[in-house]
Amino acid sequence: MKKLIAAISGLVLGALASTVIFADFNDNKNTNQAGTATNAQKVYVPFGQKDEYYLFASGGHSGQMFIYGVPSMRHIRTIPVFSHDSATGYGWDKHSKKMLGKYTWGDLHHPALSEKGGEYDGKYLFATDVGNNRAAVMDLKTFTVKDILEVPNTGGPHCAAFVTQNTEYMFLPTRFAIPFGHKFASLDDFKTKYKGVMSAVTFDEKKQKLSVAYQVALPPWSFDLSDAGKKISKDWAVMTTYNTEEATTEMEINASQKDRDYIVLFNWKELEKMIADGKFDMVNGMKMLDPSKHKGAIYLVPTAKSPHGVDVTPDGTRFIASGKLAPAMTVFSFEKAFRAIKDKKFAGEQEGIPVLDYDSVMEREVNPENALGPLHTQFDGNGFAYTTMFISSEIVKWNIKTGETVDRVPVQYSPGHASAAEGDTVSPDGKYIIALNKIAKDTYLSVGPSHPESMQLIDLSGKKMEIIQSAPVDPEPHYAQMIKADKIKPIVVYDKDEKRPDSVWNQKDTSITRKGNVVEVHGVALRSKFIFDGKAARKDVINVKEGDKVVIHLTNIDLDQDITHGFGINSYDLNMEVQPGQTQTIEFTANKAGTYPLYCTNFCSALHQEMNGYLLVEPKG
Ligand code: RUQ
Ligand code: CUA
Repeated sequence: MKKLIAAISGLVLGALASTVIFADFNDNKNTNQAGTATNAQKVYVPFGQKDEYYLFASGGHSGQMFIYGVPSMRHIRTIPVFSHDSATGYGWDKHSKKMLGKYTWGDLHHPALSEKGGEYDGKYLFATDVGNNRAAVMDLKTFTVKDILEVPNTGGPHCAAFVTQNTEYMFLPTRFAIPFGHKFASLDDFKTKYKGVMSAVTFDEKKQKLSVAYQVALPPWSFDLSDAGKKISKDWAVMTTYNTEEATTEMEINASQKDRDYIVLFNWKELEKMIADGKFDMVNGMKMLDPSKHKGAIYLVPTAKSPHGVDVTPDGTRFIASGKLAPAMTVFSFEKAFRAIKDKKFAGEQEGIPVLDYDSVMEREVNPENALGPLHTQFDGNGFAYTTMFISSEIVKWNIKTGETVDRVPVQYSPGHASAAEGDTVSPDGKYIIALNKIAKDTYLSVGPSHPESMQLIDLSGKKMEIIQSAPVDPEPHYAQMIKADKIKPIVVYDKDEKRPDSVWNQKDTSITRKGNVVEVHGVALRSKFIFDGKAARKDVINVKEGDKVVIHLTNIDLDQDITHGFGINSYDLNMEVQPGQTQTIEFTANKAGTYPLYCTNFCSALHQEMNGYLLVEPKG
């Protein structure tokens, strides 16, 4: 068996390294059934009606979040999260500029909806940034980012965000081992100086702030994907790890040597207690727990080599690991794991962390015939699991209890994740699953050598899985979550009565004041003009002196649905958006003397083209 897995792993490894494999495994390209008339009906959402689900798809290295409607698969909006976005002025107004800080890009991998009792509650959406080690929270009343937190001691939190069942925590384990604080250390000291830090991040709803509760200094391995437990396993979480070889170069070969890597199984309630008992050292301002010193919360479960995804079943009884270099999914039982921990069924230790005996935790290995490259598993709530097969380009449906393959559908091509309706909750809807395909190839009109990624909507309601729609998506939908649309309650306009110190609601209350070299503007935007100083002869002009610090507060006093104004300053590289009832602030130094038109960048009325004014910067001296 070991030999067989090794042989197949070799084959899979070869396949992963070559693109030729797609041609070999994807001669099924005409099986996309999305073109039939009955399927067109299933995805048709007539005017006046809305989609049944929101899909929040990660925008990968665009740093953004894409919102789609399901089943139409129409792209509705993009929320900028970790990158600047001139469409919304994100990164220029004071609040977003402060949140983005010194960074201009991000790599957003896994969105996570907030949960209550294991159900999506439709309130918040979390995401993490592999590129610059950040976590973000979006408010789903406004679909805007409320807070961004940079997490110290972390080298690419890929395996997040997955929230615990009452949104107590999201865990951010690191993908790249680094010395604490990105300090310099020779790679010869990898074993001693490098760490794979996992962070427990909390969200304070009242303060609308994210913070790190504690960190755990794990061995210098790569942590890949994680999932939180549910119901009987609600105090636990699991994550996959690879490069337990601790390779420091040529990872493709050197990180794939061992037949087994691990699932890290940890009890976050126990970790919480240890931290409360003072079992930590302070490292760069973080409470850091060393699991080799403080035992009893973290265990290793051996699993097939180089695992990628790990997913907890909706009833919380099992976790399923998928090995990208193994042909099998492995089903583990939480109950068996709890028993093995109680009975101390350990097969030794690794870096001071107890390793559980594989057979004492494993329930079954599932090997669908010729299925290669299992990555991620989703659920329908009816006892079935759906695993994406990256290399054989398909989704395999199988019975969780028996391991039996029930159905399979080819997708175009090479799916990474899949996203099922309400898929990460304790009660998935079982209606749809979307394959998030890494390669689109010949699916859409060609746009040159680089193509979009592709999402395929699969209907799960019939006996056979059926692809009923496909939609291109910008790079790169690592993961997506699909939530019932009626759970989300967006506001229509910002509340006028909400206390905001810098808002002005009357044209006559607008003002431009100077204190030293700081010029502060309290202005309004309305169809179709700006008023910065209601008492001035030219109300839509801002006069400053070269070198002044300029602070402009702008309130959109149009309290009508969807009347958004923009505010761009020509040649000053500044732009922001002000939504109905919203007050936004922009700050800059007027370091260029001259005459600069300012204008509304968002088409708002028949006289939108007239909605402009001037910034006059008088030269020094
Ligand atoms: S990963 S294709 Cu960034 Cu979630 Cu598995
Ligand atoms: Cu306001 Cu265009």
